[in-house]
Amino acid sequence: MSNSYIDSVYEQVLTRNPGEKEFHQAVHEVLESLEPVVERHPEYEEVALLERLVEPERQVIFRVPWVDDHGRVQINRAYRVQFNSALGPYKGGLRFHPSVNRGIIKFLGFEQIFKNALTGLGIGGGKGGSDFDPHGKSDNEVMRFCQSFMTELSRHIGESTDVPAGDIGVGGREIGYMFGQYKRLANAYEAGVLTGKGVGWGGSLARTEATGYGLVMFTERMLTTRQQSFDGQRVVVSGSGNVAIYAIQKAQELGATVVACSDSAGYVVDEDGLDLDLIREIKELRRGRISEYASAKPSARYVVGGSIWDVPCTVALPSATQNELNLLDAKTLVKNGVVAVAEGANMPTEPDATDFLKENGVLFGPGKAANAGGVATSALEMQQNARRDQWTFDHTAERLQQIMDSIHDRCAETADDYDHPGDYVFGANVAGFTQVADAMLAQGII
Ligand code: NDP
Ligand code: 2IT
Repeated sequence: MSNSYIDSVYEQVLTRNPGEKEFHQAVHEVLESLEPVVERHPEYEEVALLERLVEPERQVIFRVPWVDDHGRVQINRAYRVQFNSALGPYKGGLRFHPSVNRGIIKFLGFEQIFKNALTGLGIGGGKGGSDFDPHGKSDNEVMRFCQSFMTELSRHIGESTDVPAGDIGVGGREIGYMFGQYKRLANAYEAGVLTGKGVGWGGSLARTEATGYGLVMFTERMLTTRQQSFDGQRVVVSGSGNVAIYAIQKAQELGATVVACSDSAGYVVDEDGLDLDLIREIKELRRGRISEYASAKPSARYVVGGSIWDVPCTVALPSATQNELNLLDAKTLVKNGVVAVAEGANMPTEPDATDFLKENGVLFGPGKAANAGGVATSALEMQQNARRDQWTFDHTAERLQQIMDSIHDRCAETADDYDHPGDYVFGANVAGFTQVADAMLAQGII
């Protein structure tokens, strides 16, 4: 980076947050875009705006003790990072995965600030989670963990303070257990304290589908700028969780053939097009492994040890986890004629892979724009909760479509304004940042 103010802020981030490599990566990626912005706005440096932006407002780390089905005491570590509240209450998911550490939660919380700004719905940025691994645990074990986790977390959240939701390893089951415990501790039915609730008790219709649907809506709008659409595209989606499943569904609805998806053990390829009912039965009903798909379907093959990005496609939607698409993968995708790559996951594409895709004219939708449909619909759930109302599926999905279109257009217009046409990474970073920065300026040194 060639701006001395930005350089010094990044150096401070490295020094003050040793070992947090994902956090460094996420900060670097945003700061890299901000050079022309801080040059246009010298007032930001005068109030140490970037220095404040990269330091979370509050970080909570706590112990979660629970008892497993064999009567043994288990201990996990949990986090809630309340990163920035310039635009509204902290908002962002909870991740339960053995890889979770402070650096991962901070990278996710940092990304969330700009993503949430782009939704235009008045939500600040935060993230949390634990190194608890729900795989292979019984429902009772998951419940006891969630109750213990919420016993501490409840002191730090509230519908106007901080509103968690799901992320990897946290879906409807976990939100249910956590809400039950919160309600008991608060002695109040404060529906808006968590989003992603069941639709019968305060949840929004279309929240389950929202991230995957929104990802495809955003990608469709990018394709439109090149007079293309999903119709007839050959699509590969990594992951087979919440985001992946509904991205597959929406892409199929728009006429694409989705030929591959994965989990952490391997990937399946089905040249006939993936059978979504079967995937949902395996993943949503049985909490099984994606290898079971290939056992059930003669047209499919299961691959262990390779990269899913070796499967030729014209649209790639990485929707599993961070840094799952590297430079080699990007080269393979380009060689195979990829037209668009859009991030369903947070930061799935390594920085040199992103650069390579952009340099080769691939439409690239960064996660903080392309996967914002989930948190946007969470904000719609908060609106419904505040009015004790429930909207129809169609109304909610229509709002989601408008929001995704507007995020796309805002990113594109901002990129144009700074003479970076077609650069959605730049557009998302700058549009999100500017909104947060102006709110921080107005609110004084806090
Ligand atoms: P789920 O837990 O529902 O699914 C995660 C999927 O990714 C599973 O197939 C899982 O496989 C795979 N996966 C997880 N970790 C790894 C890993 N380390 N290596 C390889 N595969 C892995 O999570 P979501 O679908 O909700 O989340 C997926 C991504 O989307 C995450 O990056 C999340 O931050 C992001 N996201 C989620 C939103 C939401 O609303 N849920 C909103 C915006 C972004 P396995 O079962 O084998 O672990
Ligand atoms: O990364 C994300 O945006 C999410 N996991 C969803 C957050 C939310 O509050 O719905």
